[in-house]
Amino acid sequence: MSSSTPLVSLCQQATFIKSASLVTQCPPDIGLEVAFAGRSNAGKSSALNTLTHARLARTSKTPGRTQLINFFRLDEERRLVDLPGYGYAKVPLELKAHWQQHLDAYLTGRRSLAGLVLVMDLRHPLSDFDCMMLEWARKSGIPAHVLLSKADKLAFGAAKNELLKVQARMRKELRSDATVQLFSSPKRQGVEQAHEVLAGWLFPPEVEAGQADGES
Ligand SMILES: Nc1nc2c(ncn2[C@@H]2O[C@H](COP(=O)(O)OP(=O)(O)OP(=O)(O)O)[C@@H](O)[C@H]2O)c(=O)[nH]1
Ligand SMILES: [Mg+2]
Repeated sequence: MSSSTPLVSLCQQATFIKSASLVTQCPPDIGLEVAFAGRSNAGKSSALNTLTHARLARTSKTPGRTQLINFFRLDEERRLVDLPGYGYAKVPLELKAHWQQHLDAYLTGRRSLAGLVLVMDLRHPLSDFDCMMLEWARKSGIPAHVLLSKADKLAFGAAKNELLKVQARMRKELRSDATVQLFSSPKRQGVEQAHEVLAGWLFPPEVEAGQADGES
């Protein structure tokens, strides 16, 4: 049995909890959650759907679709979170400032945040904002994992080259120890690898050991 098996079955039963436009509207800050962040249109909602089951999160051809923080329940103590995309130029400035503010408030204030999945279009990786997010994760001690999405848009060899380039830049220029992988929603490429990462964050060994102690 793979270490991500319990997570995979929870993912298949994931349900929508609520959308929050302010941090005060988020569900109670208990247990563990993993947030999906990234540029608008990078494929965050699609990745969430591919890792759970189809049509959980709303996807769109129009960038800026996810404007609220959307929470999905895996079980009583575990959640996945679809964050609003950043960097979409056509959004009015006022709205941008609002998102920025509540994204910041979420990222800095959320105690249950166990890990950050940063989704980047493989063809446009490491935008300034992506780099800021990696730096924020590094400084805050929040583990991060990069999904290089839309891998199906490049031939296998070219995609692999991009992966290596991004990995090298992250280590050398950004001093980030985040992990990186290729991902494609329509091809379901990289699903198992991503599940392993989520399982590691949402089923940390310490918590299980703690529970076992409590039972004895
Ligand atoms: N070919 C391909 N298209 C993808 C993939 N992932 C997402 N897309 C497409 O990219 C567009 C944007 O996807 P979304 O998942 O809505 O992107 P998002 O990051 O949630 O966007 P916002 O909510 O605007 O921040 C949609 O047309 C998707 O069908 C992928 O892996 N491969
Ligand atoms: Mg979205």
